[in-house]
Amino acid sequence: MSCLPVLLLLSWAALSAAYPAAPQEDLDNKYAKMAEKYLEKFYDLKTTGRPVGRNKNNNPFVKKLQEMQQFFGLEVTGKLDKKTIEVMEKPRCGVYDIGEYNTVPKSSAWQKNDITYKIVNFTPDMPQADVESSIRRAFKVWSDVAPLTFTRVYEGECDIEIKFVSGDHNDNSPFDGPDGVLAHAFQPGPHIGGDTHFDEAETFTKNSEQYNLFLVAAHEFGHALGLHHSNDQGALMYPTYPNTDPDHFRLPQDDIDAIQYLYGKTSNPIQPTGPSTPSKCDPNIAIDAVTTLRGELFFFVSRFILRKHPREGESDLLFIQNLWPSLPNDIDAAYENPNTGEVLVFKGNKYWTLDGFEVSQGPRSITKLGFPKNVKKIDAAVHVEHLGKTFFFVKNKYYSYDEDKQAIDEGFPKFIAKGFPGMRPNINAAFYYRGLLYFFQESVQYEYSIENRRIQQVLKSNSWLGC
Ligand code: 0DY
Ligand code: CA
Ligand code: ZN
Ligand code: ZN
Repeated sequence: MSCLPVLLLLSWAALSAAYPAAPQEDLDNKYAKMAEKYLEKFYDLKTTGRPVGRNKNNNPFVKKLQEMQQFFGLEVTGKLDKKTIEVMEKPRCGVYDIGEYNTVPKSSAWQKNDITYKIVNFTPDMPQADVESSIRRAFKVWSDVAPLTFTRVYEGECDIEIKFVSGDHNDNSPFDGPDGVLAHAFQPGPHIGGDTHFDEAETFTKNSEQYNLFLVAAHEFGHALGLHHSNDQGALMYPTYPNTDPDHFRLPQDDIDAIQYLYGKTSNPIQPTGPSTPSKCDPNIAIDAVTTLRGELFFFVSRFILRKHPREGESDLLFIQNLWPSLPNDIDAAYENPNTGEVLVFKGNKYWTLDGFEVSQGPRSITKLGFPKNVKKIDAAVHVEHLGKTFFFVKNKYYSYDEDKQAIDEGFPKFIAKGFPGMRPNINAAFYYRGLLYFFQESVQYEYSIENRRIQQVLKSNSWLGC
């Protein structure tokens, strides 16, 4: 039996346990359900609770099925034909026992904590020492958060064999040339289990150019330790290569939870934690800044943006780095000036000017806007169109900035309590929409009427996010 990289293989044993022998007429249905589960698990198919459709175009099930068929080199029929079912039924590589159903089976972990690895060959893309340090650092990502050790061996048997290869390399999973598949790894087990192959057709780097070897290796070693892909967009085990700065990488909480599920916690009295991906349905979502941008709302949350049209649709989650690579994470404040069409983004005593999806200026010092040197950080900023003013909130005070005169108005700063009766100091974020101001503070949102100088409504922080 041939072995394929684990992440796309399913334990048929587990599935057949869930669907015991069925009468012939039910078989079709059973296969459809099996396929649906398979595609949910490995192709991020979102089931809607509707029955599985098998022939309609544009049907997400059919699309995912086609993707799967393409991947396995089957005829792309979009139908659950015999060949496709056969592939789905294939036992996973290195099956040596049967896992529990519906959870990541713990049996897919190494049954030991001290793992050995061997670097069989090197890529000419980087100095050998850089390959070695990237690999070492990638293992450390995991050994920092779980009771695991990784020891390099130079000859003989080992658990994780690391190779750079291209095209067909005799494991039934040929590489595909530049881009696409960058690497693959086999889940824990004897022989090829744990082995990790990098596509030599890629250019690997030790900097932020594509593809950073440390990042790819850290992801692959997750598989080599028994992890599957995650659907948490912020996770290291998310299926696609991230646009993150490899030098400041921190293992996300989702991956920490996954590896600790398999191997337990570290012996460290203080357990490591990592960044979590914001959920629009979290009532305590910590919004750093909000701005409108050409009719849409942009909520900045740690290294993410939740983007939403105020009246329609779902919000989508994006990395700040993907939209504006030169912006930092953890923004303090942002506002849109509809007259210029620009958005200003603030962090510390610096600001950046965005022209649509380009960073047109910055970072520049906020003293350029007229702020005194002792202002180290802006809490929130909002432009009120009909006044032509931008309000900047700093602790318990606010500044009024005249966009025409490009200067802070005389007599400012003033107390927030005076200018915005009912509002307390330390505002997190603010935006203006259809004549009203929306302030975010702690886990609530205040709808404030400028005209009536009062809070009209207290809302949930995530009321705009279509949760
Ligand atoms: N290997 O683990 C993979 O997930 C393969 C695809 C699989 C079907 C064999 C792969 O190389 N995926 C690409 C990837 O970058 C997908 C891509 O965006 N080009 N995977 C590695 C990776 C590295 C770092 C993913 C993350 C982080 N999240
Ligand atoms: Ca490739
Ligand atoms: Zn391979
Ligand atoms: Zn992967």
